[in-house]
Amino acid sequence: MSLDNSVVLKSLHEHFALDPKTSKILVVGLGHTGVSVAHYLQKLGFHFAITDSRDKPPLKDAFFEVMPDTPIFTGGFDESAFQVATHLVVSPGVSLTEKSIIKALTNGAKLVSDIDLLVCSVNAPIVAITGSNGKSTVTTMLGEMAKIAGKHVAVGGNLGTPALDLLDKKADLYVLELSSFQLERTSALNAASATVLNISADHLDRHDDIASYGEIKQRVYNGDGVLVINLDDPLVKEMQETQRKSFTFSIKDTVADFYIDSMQGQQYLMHNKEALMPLTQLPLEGRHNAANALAALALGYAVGLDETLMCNALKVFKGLDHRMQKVATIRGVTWVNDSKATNIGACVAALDGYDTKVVLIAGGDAKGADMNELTPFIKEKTKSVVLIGKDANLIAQAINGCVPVYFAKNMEQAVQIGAEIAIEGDSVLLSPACASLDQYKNYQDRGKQFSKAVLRLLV
Ligand code: UMA
Ligand code: ADP
Repeated sequence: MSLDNSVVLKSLHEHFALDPKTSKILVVGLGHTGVSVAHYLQKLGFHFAITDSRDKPPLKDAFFEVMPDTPIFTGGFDESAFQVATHLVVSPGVSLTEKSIIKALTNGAKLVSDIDLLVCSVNAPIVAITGSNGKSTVTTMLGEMAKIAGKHVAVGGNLGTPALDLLDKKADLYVLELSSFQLERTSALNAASATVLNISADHLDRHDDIASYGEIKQRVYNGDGVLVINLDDPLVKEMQETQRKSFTFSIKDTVADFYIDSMQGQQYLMHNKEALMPLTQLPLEGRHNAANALAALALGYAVGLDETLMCNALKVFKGLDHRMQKVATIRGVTWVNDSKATNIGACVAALDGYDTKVVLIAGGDAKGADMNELTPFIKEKTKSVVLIGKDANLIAQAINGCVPVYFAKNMEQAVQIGAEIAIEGDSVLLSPACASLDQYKNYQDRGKQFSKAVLRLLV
């Protein structure tokens, strides 16, 4: 922990009236967040209980072994636990529209998030990154930049390590990926620099509409830090506040602070008329990754990182698994794993990166999105589409015969169909535009099953 316990307790009291003597905290959700919150609260001497609506939350047994005395209520949300709670720390996977939560908050309980608790526990600057797509890529990029610049940087949040497990006395910079679910329940954030990378339809099964989803994302800018604004996204552009310091970025317009421009036939990443590095030296495919690089440069610059060192990090950044990751070229067909494309915006960005038409494998849980938005891109950029998962029919209806459609009951079959349709020189792209949970453990599992099925084509 960066601050001494006494300072942390003072800050928690000021922000949330939290007091180890009088507060009764209910941790809602026994997932990775819930476990990290429990450890944190125990260290500070708070009274707390945990509830999870699942009968057997996967982490329960392991948790019970370390904290056998903590009251745990599972198999539904226990009303009595909510009634006595003065504070709720609700995990991101639990909707704030749950009846018990609404009732407790109406009766005066305070809502606190794990991100709030982290904010009250550190004195190092926080960089906060949200958006519909590119969060993990930009968060990791910036983490690598900070490391090369000699910082003790802690990187996590929605990506990887839960925020409270990042607490470390040595950390002099925190880089946090934040989801809309985390931002929705956070009120104390005051990031030194922050960005909403982009806004496209996602998680509309949990948020009312794209406007309220955007408003929640905008909370990343709360406080008085530097705003990093994507001028290419109309919804994000509107979030710029004239009275606040901001850096803009754009891959289309050279009026931005960080942008792309051509000089002597070569494209460069630029900052205020200064060429930072040639775009060809960025090892990642796709125009969207140039936008991600500019965003990371702007965020890092805002917290004082050296631009030359940040560019050195970009030059060796290999990207993350399951994002536009080449699996193999087999009999002249290139197979690409973009399993992390869990919404339409990511799939569109993937298709946009191709000059020729691809065979697309898509489908899964559409999370309430309007699949008709995908149709023009499918028409322009695909030869045919192989559909998997729960919402395959929904996508087929949206495609409405503009390209041939095939249905597969699992990934093995989808890859086999892809192999039959594709001819030498083609790419087969898994970029599902949907979440994976209807058929797979997570997007990593879906990506691995794709890669395995592709590699089986070799035997
Ligand atoms: N659940 C219940 N009942 C409960 C508690 C949870 O049914 O009482 C279910 C949730 O609906 C969900 C699952 O259990 O399906 C896990 O929920 P959780 O909030 O306990 O999850 P954690 O293990 O704490 O992980 C969360 C984030 N998960 C979600 O937002 C769903 C993780 O992001 C994040 O890495 C972790 O905190 C640490 O910060 C994952 C994610 O999918 C990767 N995020 C979404 C995304 O990226 O699109 C937002
Ligand atoms: P997130 O953490 O927001 O889900 P990732 O970096 O994991 O973002 O990328 C998720 C998906 O979005 C991948 O399919 C990736 O290729 C695509 N993607 C990455 N950056 C962008 C961007 N700036 N705009 C659109 N799509 C993007």
